Amino acid sequence: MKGFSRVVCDECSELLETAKKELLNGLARTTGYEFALTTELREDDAVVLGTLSSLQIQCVLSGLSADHLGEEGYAIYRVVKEGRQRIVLTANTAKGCLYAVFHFLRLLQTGEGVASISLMEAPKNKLRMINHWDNMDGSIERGYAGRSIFYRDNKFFADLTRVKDYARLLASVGINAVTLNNVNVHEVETYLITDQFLPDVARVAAVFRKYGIQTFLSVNFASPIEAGGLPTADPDDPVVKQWWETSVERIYRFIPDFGGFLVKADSEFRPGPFTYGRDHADGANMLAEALIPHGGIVIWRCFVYNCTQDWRDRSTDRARAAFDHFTPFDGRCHDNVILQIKNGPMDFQVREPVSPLFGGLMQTNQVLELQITQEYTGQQRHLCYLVPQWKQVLDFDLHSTEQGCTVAKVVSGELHHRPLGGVAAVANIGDDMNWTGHLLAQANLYGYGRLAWNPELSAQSITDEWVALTFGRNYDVLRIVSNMLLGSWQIYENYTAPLGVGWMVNPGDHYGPNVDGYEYSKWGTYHFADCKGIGVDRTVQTGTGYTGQYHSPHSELFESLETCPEELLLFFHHVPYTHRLRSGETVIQYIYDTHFRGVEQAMSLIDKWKELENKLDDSQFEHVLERLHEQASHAKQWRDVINTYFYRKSGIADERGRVIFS
Ligand code: GCV
Repeated sequence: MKGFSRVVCDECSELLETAKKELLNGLARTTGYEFALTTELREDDAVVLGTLSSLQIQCVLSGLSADHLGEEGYAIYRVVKEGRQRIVLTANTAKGCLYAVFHFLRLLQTGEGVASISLMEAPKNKLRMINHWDNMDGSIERGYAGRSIFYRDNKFFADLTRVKDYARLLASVGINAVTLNNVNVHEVETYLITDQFLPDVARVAAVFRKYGIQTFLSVNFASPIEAGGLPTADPDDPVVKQWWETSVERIYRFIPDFGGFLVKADSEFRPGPFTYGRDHADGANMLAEALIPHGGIVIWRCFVYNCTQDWRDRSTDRARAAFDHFTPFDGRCHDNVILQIKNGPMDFQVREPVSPLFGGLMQTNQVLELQITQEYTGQQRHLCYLVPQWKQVLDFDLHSTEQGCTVAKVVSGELHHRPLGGVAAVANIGDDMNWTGHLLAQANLYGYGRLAWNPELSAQSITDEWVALTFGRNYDVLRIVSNMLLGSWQIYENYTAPLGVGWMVNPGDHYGPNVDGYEYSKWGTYHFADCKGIGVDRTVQTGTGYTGQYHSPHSELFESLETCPEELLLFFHHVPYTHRLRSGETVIQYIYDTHFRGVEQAMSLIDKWKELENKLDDSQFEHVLERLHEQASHAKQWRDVINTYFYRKSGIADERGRVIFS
């Protein structure tokens, strides 16, 4: 940025004010000197910011064809005219300008040259959302980084400074929507849509709005009863419909750009339309109709299964549930309804196949739901970087119509020409000073935002970006931290639940090894480990028929023991412990050895990190080191609990896990 000392912007709007502030602040921090802000170009080099209708932008750049930039895209160009350099940050809208600013600052901070910069970008996903599972008492369901930044003791914070910092952080990676409360809407949160809390919701929404982020709320399907005093919440009852219409009107009086509702219904004991003999499409459409006049949308979750099924009934399968429930409604939901589908058919396990529901809906808007908070993946005590997992999901070819039908193309709406779509993820932040508990867990939030914007980015490039932005551009730091992050998912899988088995966790908190511990194990299909074998037979031939929910060739590949990807073997098949993997190793031997390997790998993370001593800020270095020690010692616990269990259960391995016969 040699020679530059001025920012020029001749427009004013709430979002452009934010963009200007961020640009000036970011330039000062990266260059070390203050830039002047003027409304007109002068005879010097300048960064010119504004929409395409700005006069100053038109002076520098004319004839730019910007149709495909849409409402959120932007262009960044360097133009040299009459011996003067101008870096132009422009877009159709002020929001696009804000994203241009953040992109430009990222380039400066990662040390990428801007000398010949020329780029245009637009997000692939319309909705790029974060879901908070925050409760108003200040707790966060599955939160591992302190308490809520929004609430304490059933009240909103008066001081929203932290929320503002958070809004900046989210906008800098392109997030444009946020839900403020847990999808499990408890008593008090039911009143968020009433006069009691709407003034506070509006205050928070105003903070997010300045950063181009729309506010949504999770709602309780039984609100008409609990908050409205009606005798029913039947979606077909005119009085119920009227109650929702009035409630929605009230919300929009407080928050004119309110995004809409997120709904968990008839799931894990939450109320829903089933009580009234109605289905999910009836429930979603009723809310959608109330929102249509205001431009709002309904995001309806597909995490619906029978958690009290009898475990002896091996034909009922939780993995089948979302597909079985929702494919019959394809085409029945209004255009302002989006179905939100978890990445896998179960629940954010360390390894699951991609949910077949993405391939089963052609005429319905869809959103992919990911979990940034590490419920089953180490709870931010363990390093488990999930971007490689998410990439696999987004790149998965569903083969629904032809080749190249990736999850990314389905959820963006591109494949089936849907009006709405995108990505949502459960937040991993809290009021801890570093936001995410484990410092390196910040990379998951960053990576999520970057992928939501552009699912085609590679895991490596996102990772390198985050490391450079966080720790600077030292080559050793970049190499070591990137490698640690990129290898960490596999390491975590190795010492916890290899071969796609999943679920071997403590009940309630889901942390720590416990083979039969998961609270719903007594009711459902989880791993079926007995003295003869392990895994769930989900084949069409002999099992639950789940493999039949995929399009060919996946249905056949998963169905056959010969072709099923081994990392998912026990997800799809029940096999004897002596079943031989393609390497020739038995399953029991593999489980045993992989747990040992995982522990060694977890320990080697400590050595790698120690190479960075004196290359990082001391407190950051010590904090991560402490977490890595905890991870290694907990990995040993996983190894010993799991290996001992299977040694006893199978009765065919010696104390070192070696198979005694064969
Ligand atoms: C918010 C899992 C989690 C629950 C979560 C639920 C959901 O079951 O353990 O804490 O509830 O998923 O996604 O609704």
